[in-house]
Amino acid sequence: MSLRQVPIDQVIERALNGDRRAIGRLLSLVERGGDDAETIETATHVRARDSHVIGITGAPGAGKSTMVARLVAAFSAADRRPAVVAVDPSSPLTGGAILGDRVRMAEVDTTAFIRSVATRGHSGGLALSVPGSARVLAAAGFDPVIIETVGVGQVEVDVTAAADTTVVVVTPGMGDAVQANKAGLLEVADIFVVNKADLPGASDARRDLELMLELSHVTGQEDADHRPPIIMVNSLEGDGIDAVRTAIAEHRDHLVTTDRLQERRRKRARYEMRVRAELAFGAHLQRRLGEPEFAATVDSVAQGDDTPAAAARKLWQPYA
Ligand SMILES: Nc1nc2c(ncn2[C@@H]2O[C@H](COP(=O)(O)OP(=O)(O)OP(=O)(O)O)[C@@H](O)[C@H]2O)c(=O)[nH]1
Ligand SMILES: [Mg+2]
Repeated sequence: MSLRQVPIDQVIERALNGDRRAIGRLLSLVERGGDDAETIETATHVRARDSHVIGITGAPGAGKSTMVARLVAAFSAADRRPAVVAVDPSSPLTGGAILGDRVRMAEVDTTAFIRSVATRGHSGGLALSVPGSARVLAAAGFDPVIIETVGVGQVEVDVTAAADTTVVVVTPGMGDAVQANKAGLLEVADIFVVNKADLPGASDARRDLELMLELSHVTGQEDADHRPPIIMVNSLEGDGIDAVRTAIAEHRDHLVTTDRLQERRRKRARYEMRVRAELAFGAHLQRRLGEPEFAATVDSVAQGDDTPAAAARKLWQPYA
């Protein structure tokens, strides 16, 4: 029987008991958003709090997926039950090939759960659905939950920053570390990986990062007690993967012993609250703009009698 015909409460119960098809169904509903997504959130939020959420971000093609596949294997070998939410914005060609590998790996290793979401057409919903998907996987007993995103846009950076531990992946050459800095990834990094360390220029990339970290220590980093380690990795061979896994565990210990875990969770709470409020408020304003009350204001802006800024103020000021 298709899970579409099963009442949502039962699908949730099955998912929480580890039924993989039910988990997949919940993830689809979370991605779609709406009432079912909220029902799922209610059932999973508290149960999700013990899992370690890891964000992995970096430029397109940095080797994030290849590294994540290795990390999944490493966590599984250490008796953990990892899950992955991969936000795959890249061309389906390269993405598909890697994805195919990962899916096969997931089938072999039945402890892991891997979910890919397409960015296209999800611009608003992505910011909501990714934390929601992570919550479903955590509530179903997966730990850690790894979120892979390309760190280019604000949403992607925000999603990653909502993790407990954020790993920023850079590669040798072309000033990748400098680009990561520009994208705002330096402040959110708890761990740096120089991936493709087999390629020329890896030590330059490391030096760039070290220099930028020195500077950011002067200007002040988010977590002053934690200096992000820089780990050299070759994901094709698996070199350095265990060091990444260890650094992730050490960062988690640091969060717990310094009480910063709660700080991270508050940050995530603020992020999710803001995203939801923005979406709801945006929809509300859109409706208001269509109401007769605003027709005259709209006309006066269109005719040049009023400025957009002044008219916009009329729209939002009642809520300020
Ligand atoms: N030489 C070398 N190549 C690597 C390494 N890791 C990944 N690659 C290659 O880099 C390419 C991109 O790898 P992906 O894992 O798809 O990179 P990604 O960061 O997930 O890419 P997007 O999801 O498209 O942003 C592939 O051809 C990989 O085989 C590495 O450590 N060394
Ligand atoms: Mg990828």
